[in-house]
Amino acid sequence: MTDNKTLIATPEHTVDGFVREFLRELNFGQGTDLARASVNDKYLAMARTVRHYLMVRWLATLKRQGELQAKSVAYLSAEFLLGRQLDNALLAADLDEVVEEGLASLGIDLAELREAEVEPGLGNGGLGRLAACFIDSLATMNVPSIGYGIRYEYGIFRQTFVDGWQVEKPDNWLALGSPWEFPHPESAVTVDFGGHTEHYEQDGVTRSRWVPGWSVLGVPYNYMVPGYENGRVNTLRLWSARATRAFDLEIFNAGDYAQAVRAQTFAENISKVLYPEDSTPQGKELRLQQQYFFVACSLRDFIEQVLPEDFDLHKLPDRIIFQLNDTHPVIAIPELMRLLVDERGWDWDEAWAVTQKCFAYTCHTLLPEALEVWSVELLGKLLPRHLEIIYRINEGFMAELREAYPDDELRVRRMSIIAEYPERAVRMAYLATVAGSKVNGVAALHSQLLKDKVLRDFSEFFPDKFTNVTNGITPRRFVRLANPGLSELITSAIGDGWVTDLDRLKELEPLADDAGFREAFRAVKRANKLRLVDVLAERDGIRVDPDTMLDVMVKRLHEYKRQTLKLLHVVTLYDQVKSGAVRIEDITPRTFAFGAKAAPGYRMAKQTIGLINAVGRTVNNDPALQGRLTVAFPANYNVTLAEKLIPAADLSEQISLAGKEASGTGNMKFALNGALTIGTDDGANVEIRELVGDDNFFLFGLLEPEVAQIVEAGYRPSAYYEENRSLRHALDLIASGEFSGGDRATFEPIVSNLLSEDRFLVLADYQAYIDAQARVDEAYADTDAWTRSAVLNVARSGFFSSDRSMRDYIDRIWHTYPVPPER
Ligand code: B1H
Repeated sequence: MTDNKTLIATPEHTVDGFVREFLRELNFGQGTDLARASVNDKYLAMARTVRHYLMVRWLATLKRQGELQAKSVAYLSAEFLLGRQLDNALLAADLDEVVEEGLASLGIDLAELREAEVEPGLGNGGLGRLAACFIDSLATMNVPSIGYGIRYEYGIFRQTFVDGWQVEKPDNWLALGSPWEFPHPESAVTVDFGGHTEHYEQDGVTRSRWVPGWSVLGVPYNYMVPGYENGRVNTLRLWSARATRAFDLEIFNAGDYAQAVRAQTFAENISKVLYPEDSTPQGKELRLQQQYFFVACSLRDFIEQVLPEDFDLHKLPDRIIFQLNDTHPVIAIPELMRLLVDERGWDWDEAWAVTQKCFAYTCHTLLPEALEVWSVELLGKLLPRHLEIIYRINEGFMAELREAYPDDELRVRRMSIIAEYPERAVRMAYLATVAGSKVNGVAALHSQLLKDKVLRDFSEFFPDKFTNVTNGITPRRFVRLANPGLSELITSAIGDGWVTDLDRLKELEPLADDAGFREAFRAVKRANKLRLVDVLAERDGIRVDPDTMLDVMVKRLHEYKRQTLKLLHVVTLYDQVKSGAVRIEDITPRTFAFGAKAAPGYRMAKQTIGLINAVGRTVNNDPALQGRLTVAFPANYNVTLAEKLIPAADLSEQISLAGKEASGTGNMKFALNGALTIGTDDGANVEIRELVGDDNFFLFGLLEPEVAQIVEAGYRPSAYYEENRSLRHALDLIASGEFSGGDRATFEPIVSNLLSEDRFLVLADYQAYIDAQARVDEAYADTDAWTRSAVLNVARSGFFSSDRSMRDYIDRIWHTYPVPPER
């Protein structure tokens, strides 16, 4: 593979070769022998051994990247929700069988080592997981690329339940060692903050410089991103904050030891913890520090480390496109301007022309409260020079607008990057739109609504800037690894090409009509359910009956996603049985599985978690239901649990209010694992339904324009309550204290919110949802027809591979090319 004499060859790809390498790691790396080794010792040795098998590929990839100087993608993201690494690395290196056998020969169970891995939870939900899927696809597709982000010392909190209420625990994911990372403290870069700016004359022009008040170091930690069996390993570079020496020394010399140590803590706080707000960013100073910290490190790294020393930055757009994953890295735009104008002495216009070509922006939301703004006061204090640069960008932009719309000052003001109310603040989405070469939404409907609503003025002014790239998921992790049974079945039918060419799942279509195939498909689903039953018993002490329909709603807890609507369905069924309106024998046995974390400060979301658990407790313990209805709410839903839950699901709940969920990606994972969707016409559900067909999707609820109309006309939720008996019963039951030991106060805020405000039209969609669930029951009763639909869901969902998303980004936004490795 390499002619370089200074490279150690890849260990032999044999059982003996692996065993030797593993024992070497155990002895020399962990300092223990097999007899004394703990499970963690064995896991760490195992992980490092697997790394060895990828190392030559990684070094070769880096070398080739340096030689070719091809245009690269830098994916800038505050979150990478990677999930466990071991299995993915084994798959990429085609090592799973060798390892299983090798470990068995030593009396070690691979499954036990797998369980020892703590997943890096460096993301909140869909946005962070998307970044992880994208870098997997980029590696698998041989696209020169690098991921840049933050190495949070604490990832997304661990959720526990105490009396049914969410209690957060710190996610100390690094505590037992982190075998997948390669720290490079010697390559640390300095990042400045605070201070003031100065203006001076040079050759007759006024120039600016930033005199920072303090600084920290960014230490890069590299992670391998292996392509699937293709010899390529890309890099994910996450930054960790350290105190600078100068900072330390100064204080040390002043003799204040304690103060010096405190200073260190202050600096290191920057990468300490992931902010757990999904979709509603809080304007916290530390968060802005995080954002600037990682993009400043990343830009400097790319320009000074990745590019050759004598590189002419005028050609920067030929070498790089920085993809901005939402607004979190948008401060990179003024940072590049600063590097070019202040540090390299370029003219403003020259720098602006280059900068505009180097960035593209992905928007992930439609909720107005989710659009990030930073107060001018905070920005001016933390990044005074960047604020000046943003003002200057805005001046230029306003001038352009005034020329285009001389008689429409209102529009010009509306489009200002600087908001004036409720306080003077920088609208990061506007800045990204003005400066970026492209702006994309993450599903067809979302991109359309961005153009028509959220960024309408901008799409009129920059009609060619706007485009769509529908999200995708990596088939390696979410089908091949998470669902080995289905993978084998698919491969036995159509060969294994689908793993990197998911459109080939289409070849399964005729098999939907093959009784033998359907039976095999059902057997896989059942085996997956049995596997889940074991996981939930072991992990959470939850009992699930594998002979029930598994109805799953897993995603962050948010009002717009409408977990309460799902809950109203459960309560309605409970009420129907308890009131004698329906006989329990006539109810389809179902397990309602929930998984959801609430942002710690989001009161309504935390209440809803309490309510799910309270309803669950009542329903699960009521003998009248004869175990036919069960609520299963395992705590701490994460990637690892998703990999077990999704392959077992029969029904996928995607029930957000139309026009609110930008895309969703769980919806895709379920469809690809053979669950049928009950869903609204929202986000990527729209495309899923188009592809799998109306007969294989349970559509319900208001359409986006109808929602807009109702809201416009003045929505009155109480009208639905008054007119709908079963809805009234369900809400009254919750209000009565039925699920809270008779205490009416406990869930009063949820009920009164639904009755008086109901921002996300839960009550308006209630009846349609109940009716759709009846259609689900009816369809489920015909096992063969259901399986046929499930097979068609798999066969027709190949579009949702993140490989396809990457092709779309390449064609529509990046204009880069894959570079196959030397063989
Ligand atoms: C999505 C976020 C998000 N949209 C702010 N926005 C955050 C916003 O830390 N913050 O402040 C964190 C996350 N996440 C999700 O992105 C959308 O809601 C999903 O619909 C979409 O599928 C996903 C990936 O595009």
